Amino acid sequence: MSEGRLVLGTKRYSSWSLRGWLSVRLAGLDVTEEVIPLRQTDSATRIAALSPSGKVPYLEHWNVRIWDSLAIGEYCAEIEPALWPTDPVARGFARSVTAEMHAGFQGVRAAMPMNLGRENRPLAAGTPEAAEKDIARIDALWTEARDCFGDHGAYLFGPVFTNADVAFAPVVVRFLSYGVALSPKATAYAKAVRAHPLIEEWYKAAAAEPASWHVEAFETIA
Ligand SMILES: N[C@@H](CCC(=O)N[C@@H](CS)C(=O)NCC(=O)O)C(=O)O
Repeated sequence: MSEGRLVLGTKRYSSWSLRGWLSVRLAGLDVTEEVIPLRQTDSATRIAALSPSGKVPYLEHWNVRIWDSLAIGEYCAEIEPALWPTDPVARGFARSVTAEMHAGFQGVRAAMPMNLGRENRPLAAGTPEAAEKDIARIDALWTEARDCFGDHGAYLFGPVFTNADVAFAPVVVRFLSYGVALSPKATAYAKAVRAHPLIEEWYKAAAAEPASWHVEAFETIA
């Protein structure tokens, strides 16, 4: 029997949904997935009927309701503590970079909307300065996490894919879509995230979505 439901937006575009879904899957919650296509005439009404914030992801697990990807990540970590590193110093770093991602990097978000249908194609007009600044900061913090905590594994904090990797997974996807050049260490990290079976599963599900869900504004970015 399903333990509840996880409501998501179009997998091709919804970076916040990808985060919520990853935490839920990594914690092993047995919930039914519902995808509401974004930017359709009834999207806002359909999401608002369920999610108090009018946003996805939205999780119902038993009698618990959660409507923010980071809150979902924290809830999932109560069930699967490995979603945060065990060492307090690493955990402090992991929580900080996750919060930094959740609250920031508007330059990358604005210039490079997630689109899983776009493959290694840089922005025709070049990368805006605000996005370049974000990319440099993200590359630096991935490198620092890998150098300080990443021993014995390919992810930010080693062998376990934590909520920090969850937070940056959609960023990896963007960097791959927009052909962003990274340092060798950040490139290796991005490759490891892309190769994770759950990321592969999400790409496959996105590719199976109907073409009628495609949004012109995202598809026509040069
Ligand atoms: N801070 C929220 C942001 C969620 C968010 O902005 N979700 C977008 C989709 S990626 C959304 O639901 N947009 C509503 C719409 O497009 O109608 C979170 O972390 O979950």
